[in-house]
Amino acid sequence: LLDNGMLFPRESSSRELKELNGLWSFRADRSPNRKQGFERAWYKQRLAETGPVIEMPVPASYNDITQDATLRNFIGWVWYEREVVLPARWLADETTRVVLRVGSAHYYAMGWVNGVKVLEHNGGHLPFEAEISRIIRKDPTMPCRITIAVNNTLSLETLPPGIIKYMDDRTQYPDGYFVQSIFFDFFNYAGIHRPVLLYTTPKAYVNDITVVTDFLDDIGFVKYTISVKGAVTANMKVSLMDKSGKSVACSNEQTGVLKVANVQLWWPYLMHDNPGYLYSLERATHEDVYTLPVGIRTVKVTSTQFLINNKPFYFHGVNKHEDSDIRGKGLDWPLVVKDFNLLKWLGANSFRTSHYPYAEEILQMCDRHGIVVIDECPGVGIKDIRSFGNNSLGHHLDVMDELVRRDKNHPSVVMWSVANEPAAEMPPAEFYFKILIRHTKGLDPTRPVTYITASNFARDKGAPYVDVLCVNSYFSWYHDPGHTEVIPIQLNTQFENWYGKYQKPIIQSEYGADAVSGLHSDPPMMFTEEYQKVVLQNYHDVFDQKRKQYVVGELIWNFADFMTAQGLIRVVGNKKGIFTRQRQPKAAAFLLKDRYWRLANETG
Ligand code: BDP
Repeated sequence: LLDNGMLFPRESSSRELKELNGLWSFRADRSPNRKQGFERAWYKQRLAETGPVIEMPVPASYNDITQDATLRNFIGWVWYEREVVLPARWLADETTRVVLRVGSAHYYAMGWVNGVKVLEHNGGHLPFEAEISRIIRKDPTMPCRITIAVNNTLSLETLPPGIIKYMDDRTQYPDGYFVQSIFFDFFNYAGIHRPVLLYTTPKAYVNDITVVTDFLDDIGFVKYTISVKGAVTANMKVSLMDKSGKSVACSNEQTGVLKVANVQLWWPYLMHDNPGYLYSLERATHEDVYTLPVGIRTVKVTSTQFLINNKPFYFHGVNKHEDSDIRGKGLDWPLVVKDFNLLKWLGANSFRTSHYPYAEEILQMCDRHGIVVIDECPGVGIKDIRSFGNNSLGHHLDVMDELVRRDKNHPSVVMWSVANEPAAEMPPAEFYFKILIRHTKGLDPTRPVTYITASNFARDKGAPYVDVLCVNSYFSWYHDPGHTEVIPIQLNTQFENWYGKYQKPIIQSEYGADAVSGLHSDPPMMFTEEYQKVVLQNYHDVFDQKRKQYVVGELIWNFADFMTAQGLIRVVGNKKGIFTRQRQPKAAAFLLKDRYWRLANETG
């Protein structure tokens, strides 16, 4: 288990923060074995001294930044570097800890400060950090040089998995030719995707906080555990403040339960006049102050319902991607805020972080706006039997450790998804999902756990272990293309089969159809806006019957068009968005908008 916390870096009276976003020096290692950077120790000097560099923005995927197709499709190590001038007081004050943090880098990353290795992390989409105080104080006259190498290669033991294929036929392929094949439907964007920053804490600091909330009548309970490192301090003070900053409960203990009179619960968007209510938990000693937003709410699942604060909650929302023009998967505030405005315009109350953890900044928005989240790990494309092996499972458990550690305190996160459409019918899937789900429940007993299935209900080996059945289907698209008239019968059968076998609530976790914006035909034909609408309407009719029974949600595939690998069934990406990649609505967006607002009124 992880012994360090991964609290979101925040400024406070005891903590400073320096963002390192902007332009970094960059070079892809194009040597035949892609290892020249290590062999020649590029991290030991300035990157520009070991070869040509270009400017690369951080955060962003590097793939779409240049005009160079070989960089877009590059597989292997790329190198980033930047020098930073540190405040003199950080260097002088021995009681200040300086931490280097990377919000995420895809996929495998290593980091050096002034040539000394400080970071190594396996996996994209999650943060990693290291204390660098001693290194930067060695020679305070030197600028602090940060080098980060990132490798996007995917193997059967990475999440998501992939395979490197070597093409040995020299009559067909150049010398040393290889390609990365993947089993998931989005472009394998790479680089430093989220902010890089330095932050300080005092020597004795708040390492982690865990809160679990509950309520009875109008009293709220915030059960908290605080881990402190560096020193044991007697004079701990924990206080909970309401929105106006008034203290509503406090304690001097490291762990305990705070009682809140006249509690204001955290409610989802459209379920309450005042959604997303957040208290703040402040932990302070004379050394360190850290403030954590806290939403008080409960989550429960019965055989037919998903309950938030003991009220039935119906997910009417979307699946998303972190994806946009030019920046790829890089965190981009204008895009994030635009997407929230679109979600609210739609009347969506929820989304799934398909198919990997999104930036924590996005979850914070969800907390504040009351958007409910199914938090998915990068377990997408587990299709090859070798991906069910012990090393893969071990890594998957580690990823869940890191995901739960990062996201456990977000009230918006109501369920963990450990995978998307794995080959759940294969024999090893039974053991794999039993262990994985049990492990996740052990990490967080307060939230239901699921994975998203597209398997046959009778042969799915992991379904017995999930709390909520999340089912994807593409009737009249991948099955019976062009025949929307089969949707009602096939969808009814789908629901009755799954519920009949398991008596668990069901979310339609994906459904949809590609529509190329601006393509029209009536009668509707595949790939037109009209066809996408008809598919949705047919699904909705069945949802309306079943949601009175045990269907607890519907999430459209997808919120917006997104980039994929090139292939025969993708025309410059996946076009199942109800918005284009540039976030303009297709006809289906208006249909969903009417529906979601109606559902909000009906389901409360
Ligand atoms: C589903 C996958 C999703 C794809 C979608 C599609 O879960 O990642 O993008 O199909 O093909 O099976 O559009």
